[in-house]
Amino acid sequence: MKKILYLSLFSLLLIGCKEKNVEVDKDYVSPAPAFCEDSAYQYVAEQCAFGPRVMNSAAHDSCGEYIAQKFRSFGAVVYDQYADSKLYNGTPIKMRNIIASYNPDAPARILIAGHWDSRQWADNDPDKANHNTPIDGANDGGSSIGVMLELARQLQLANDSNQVKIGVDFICWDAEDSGEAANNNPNSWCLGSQYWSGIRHIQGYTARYGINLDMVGGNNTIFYREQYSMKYAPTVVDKVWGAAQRIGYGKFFSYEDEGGYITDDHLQVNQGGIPCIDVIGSDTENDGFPSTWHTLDDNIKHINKETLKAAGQTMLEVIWTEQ
Ligand code: AHN
Ligand code: ZN
Repeated sequence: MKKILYLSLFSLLLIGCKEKNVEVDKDYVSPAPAFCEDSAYQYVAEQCAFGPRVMNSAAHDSCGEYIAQKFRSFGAVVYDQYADSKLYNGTPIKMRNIIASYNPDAPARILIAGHWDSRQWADNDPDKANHNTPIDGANDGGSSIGVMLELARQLQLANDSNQVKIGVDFICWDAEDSGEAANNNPNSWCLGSQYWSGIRHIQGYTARYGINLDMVGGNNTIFYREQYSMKYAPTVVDKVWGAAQRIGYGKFFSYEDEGGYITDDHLQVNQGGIPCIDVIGSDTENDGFPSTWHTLDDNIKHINKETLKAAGQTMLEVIWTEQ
């Protein structure tokens, strides 16, 4: 009797603590391959080498080709979504969303996304003289694509052994980062995903859920549970944060209540009827966004391979354990 009481008290305690100190099962053997952070880093560096990928620029267009070509070389079926749009200041822009699909005929699919454009104004730079200078966007933009390309490479390597049966779609959004920083103008951001949420790359396309990656390669990075994600896709948050704890990346995927509401591409995916979360880096040294955010310091020198690894390995874990 006493034993049963103790046991149930103990399990109550465990349930109570479920959200915080999640126990890591040391014997857990993941079915996923090892994410190579050196490769992801290289893909970030290669994007940056084109110069800032700002809308309507030659660097932007060349890098778009690089991304599409890279996914193709990793065996993906690549779709392009070209569209015209306008920035909040009236400038017409030519957008290109790039979608790379694995197992294109599988009915059960998951979507992993991130933006590939970079911001043309370093308007958070400590030096005001730089506020109109374009940024490399190594972390803000480049890191998401770098991680997705390495996930794609791993999917290709696993293809022969048929390890992953579900469909996986990588969506590289364009024109995320040309929004109006002042004046709380949420619709001025995420123009590529806004377009896609209305008109899919394939008519009737849907997915079980989506995971948007944003700033997944910075120093001192921690991922808090973002609040729109908690509102629209709490089970996906649980799945991803749970996967991270399971493989030992709980230090990066925090259960502390620090996540705010962030206007990002995941909102548009939710708007389009697919539950989607945002895995977005915060800075443990800086309150809120990474210290390099929208500054000229958002360059390859401030990319952290351990952060790329934590985000990428967690994504592989999610993909490889999805039934
Ligand atoms: C806003 O600043 C309104 N949203 C942040 C979305 C973003 C910009 N992510 C990266 N750059
Ligand atoms: Zn940005």
